Amino acid sequence: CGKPDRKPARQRLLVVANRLPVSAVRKGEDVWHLEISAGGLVSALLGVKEFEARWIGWAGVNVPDTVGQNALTKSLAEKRCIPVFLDEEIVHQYYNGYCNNILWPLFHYLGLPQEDRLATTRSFQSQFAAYKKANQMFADVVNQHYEEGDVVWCHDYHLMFLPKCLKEYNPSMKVGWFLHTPFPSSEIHRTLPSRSELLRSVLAADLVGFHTYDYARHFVSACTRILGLEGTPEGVEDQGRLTRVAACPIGIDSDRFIRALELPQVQEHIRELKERFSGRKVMLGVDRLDMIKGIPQKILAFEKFLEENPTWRDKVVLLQIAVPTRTDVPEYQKLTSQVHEIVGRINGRFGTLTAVPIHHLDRSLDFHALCALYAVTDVALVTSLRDGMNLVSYEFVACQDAKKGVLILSEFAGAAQSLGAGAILVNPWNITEVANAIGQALDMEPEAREKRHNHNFLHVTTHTAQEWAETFVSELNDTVVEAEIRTRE
Ligand code: ADQ
Repeated sequence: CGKPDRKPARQRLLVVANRLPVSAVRKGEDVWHLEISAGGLVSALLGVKEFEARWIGWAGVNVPDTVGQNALTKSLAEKRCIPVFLDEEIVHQYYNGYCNNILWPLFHYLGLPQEDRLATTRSFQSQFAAYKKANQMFADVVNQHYEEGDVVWCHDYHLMFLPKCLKEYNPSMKVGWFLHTPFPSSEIHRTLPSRSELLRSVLAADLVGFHTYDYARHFVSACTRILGLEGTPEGVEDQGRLTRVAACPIGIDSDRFIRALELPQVQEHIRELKERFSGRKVMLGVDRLDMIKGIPQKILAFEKFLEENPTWRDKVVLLQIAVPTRTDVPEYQKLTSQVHEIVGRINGRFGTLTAVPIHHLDRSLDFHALCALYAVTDVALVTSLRDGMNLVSYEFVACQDAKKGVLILSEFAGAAQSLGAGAILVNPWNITEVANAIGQALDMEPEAREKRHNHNFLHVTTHTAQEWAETFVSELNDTVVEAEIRTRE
């Protein structure tokens, strides 16, 4: 996307995402407690002030009774949120099944599930049917709340079927769709049984956005190779109708992080952490506990570094903060045990009576604690095996203007394309390379650190979440105007 040349004047924006940016906990028959929840999209859109935004999505709870649904709808309305109610079976098939078991691994190059072929085909079909049904339920709610002139912004792989459903309701609805994960090479997408139907549904949108040019290019080639459509410099054309395809990288609300560092409670956290780890360099990993984040590979690289650099053993500590997600999925449970096992082994091997080399926390940190951790870190380790963008790398840079620490960043994270010049880029699969990068980062001279940091800090503070959202919506408005002009001609 290009920079916006005009600001939409408080246009109504319907942001449609699988999850609402709040977690709902039932405290009584008609009493709900709501809490803002963590996550990439939430962090990004919290910073957008230009639109009158409303969220439409699932609240993450099963609410079978009407009393509960009405009460939750009322509470959410105060937070400009509109719920889509999904029952347990739909959630199981659509969310756990098709989204998390099929699309998520596929889009991160982990392939389709390797089950018995017939069983996969059967479950695949019912999961895809549930996926379409769930998307239709989202479309129904959007349609109920849509007003002429609204912009509808659909998010992520959960809602690839949504643009088509919305356009069937109202062909003149302005619909954008943005993918937060990578879009894989067309050779990977080609293996998906519902490959064509999903592509066609996304193409019903007016604008389709990705974090990087590579993802946009993969999408266009999937449409040309699988659907036989024509790719143009603007996007994909089908019988005279153009779907704009653009690279529109997300950012963070950098000011929010920079301002937080001045708060007394954050300063206090910083003092405590400095005291706690005095005399040691601090390395930091902050991830959702997901196989795409490369946490075992990161820890094994740290072990290799300690193995080969005995003089560093009592002078460096790795803090790995991993929020558990999808805890009911066996593969994620296996990942948790694997990470615990590796951490235990390394701490047993290199720990002393007074210190351990790795502190691993299986939980979420509050915003202020997170900012303090980012600020005291000497080296951040982001070793995703694949990652749409990775906002942790941005957040770290935003909190480092005093310390000017080093970012070690996977070349397979979208962020490598924006922060690559200021980071040490690594192939996370290559444990030796990452171990060497740790050594390089810890030994880096202050001038080199400052130069790298300044490059990244400038990027993070100028390519913000606000700019991302404004750009996307402005591009969507322009796309629709251009299409109208083309139709008239
Ligand atoms: P995620 O994979 O969730 O989302 P990521 O970019 O890694 O996104 O951001 C995670 C967010 O959660 C960050 O804001 C981070 O601060 C927060 N977080 C992570 N661990 C935490 C912890 N232990 N405690 C507190 N907060 C924590 C998807 C894609 C990404 C893409 C984003 C945005 O997978 O590639 O960058 O969307 O588009």
